[in-house]
Amino acid sequence: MIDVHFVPTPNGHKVTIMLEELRLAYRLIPYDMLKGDQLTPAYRRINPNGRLPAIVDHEPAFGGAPFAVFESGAILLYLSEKAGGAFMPADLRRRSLAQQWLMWQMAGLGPMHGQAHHFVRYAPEGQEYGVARYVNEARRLIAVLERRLGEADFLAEEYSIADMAAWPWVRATRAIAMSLEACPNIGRWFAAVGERPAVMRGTEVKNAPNLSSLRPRLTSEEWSNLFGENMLRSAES
Ligand SMILES: N[C@@H](CCC(=O)N[C@@H](CS)C(=O)NCC(=O)O)C(=O)O
Repeated sequence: MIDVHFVPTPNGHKVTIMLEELRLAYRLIPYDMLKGDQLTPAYRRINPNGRLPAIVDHEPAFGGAPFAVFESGAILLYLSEKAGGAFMPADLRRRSLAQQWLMWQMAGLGPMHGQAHHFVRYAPEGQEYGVARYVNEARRLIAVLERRLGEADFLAEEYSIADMAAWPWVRATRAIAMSLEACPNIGRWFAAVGERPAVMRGTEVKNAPNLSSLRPRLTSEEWSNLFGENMLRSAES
């Protein structure tokens, strides 16, 4: 059994998609980020970075105590290896491609789109510089993805964990009102991945976030838990 410390965000959905693809038994442990569920010392023992998601594998292949894994990309790699290399190409060339696009997602698409979400949806009005900086970068990364998917059906030519990592972030572009109409290659890939039963199960059941609310209103306590003093106090204590 695998525990998934979970929020229904793109990073959370990467993990539930992979677990559904592998048909591994898992238990969702939902967190309310606004309430600050993730800020406890107990959670930091599972994820030293204090962010979501994380998993705890109660039956690691190497035996011994339950094993915790944090960072969604590392979780995808761990689950792939646990399942004998599933959803990682067998040949070295394609495997390297999958690793490259996974790193690109983890270091580029995820963090930059995350900042775009922050500035478009959560930052106080009047932050034009931050909005322009991150929306431009988010658009640049979408252009990179569009070009890549014009060369190959999937990021590593065959469906892999790299697609599972990127797909939920592309899905979330709705929340920042980014149009993908001029991206036919992304459109084809997005539909092909989204039609996979495991992707549907991994994203539907788990309280998909309400993407219709472009600017959620946070109380000062919720703001502090996500972006302010409470968050800092938890990390520094
Ligand atoms: N690089 C990390 C990012 C994790 C991350 O930022 N998670 C967000 C939710 S998607 C989070 O925990 N936010 C709560 C907080 O900032 O306290 C990963 O891919 O796992």
